[in-house]
Amino acid sequence: MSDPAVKLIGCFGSPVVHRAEVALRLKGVPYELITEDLNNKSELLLKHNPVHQKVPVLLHGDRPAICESLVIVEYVNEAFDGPTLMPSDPLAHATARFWASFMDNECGESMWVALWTDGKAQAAAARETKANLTLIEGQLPKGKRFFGGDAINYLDIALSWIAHWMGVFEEISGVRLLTKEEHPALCRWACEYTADETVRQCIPDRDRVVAALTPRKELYISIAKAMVAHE
Ligand SMILES: N[C@@H](CCC(=O)N[C@@H](CS)C(=O)NCC(=O)O)C(=O)O
Repeated sequence: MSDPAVKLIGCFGSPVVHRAEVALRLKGVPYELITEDLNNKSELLLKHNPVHQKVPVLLHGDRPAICESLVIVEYVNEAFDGPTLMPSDPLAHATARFWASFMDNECGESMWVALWTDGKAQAAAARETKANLTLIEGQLPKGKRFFGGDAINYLDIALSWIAHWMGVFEEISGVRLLTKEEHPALCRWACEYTADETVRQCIPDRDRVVAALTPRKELYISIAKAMVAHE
């Protein structure tokens, strides 16, 4: 029996939408990308993600919608045939989920403050970010191209923000956090990830992402300031 139609509600230039798209493509699942205007959210998005009202949202036939990028990646891995995206060993599985959560929480927060604030808060966050990147780099298996070993898997997908979007945000903010001198293995991985044939099919053009996100700079700064105020 063929799978029911898969639709992905997304938007241009989003790292979290990329996670869902690359998972679908690695599995070889055909899907329709419905591009949302986040300034004018559709009824479809509000209906299917009433809790957060954010993309990505995966629609698989007439099943209830699946929200949250990493939840979508896990769902896609389990619901469809094709190469596995998760380590089968329970410890490796749990470890990959730990580092993905670290990326989205501690690491993501320190990066955001390092990119969009200034003064002491910025300097402390930049130090923390670099230390966090060192921890993440330490998860790369020696002699392997990807966090998943010889092939891209869940953790590579979770960390794709570092591979492509980090450079975009560095360019917009003028702050440099990831360098070959300090994180050579992570930079090598980023090149491998973005050069991968399947990734290239769904990674948005860098210059277009810079152009699309630059007008949001003031918003990013205000979000980072609020984060520092709540610390
Ligand atoms: N934790 C969520 C984050 C989703 C998210 O922040 N999506 C952004 C696009 S990059 C969005 O829809 N923003 C619209 C809004 O905040 O109103 C995930 O991983 O899916």
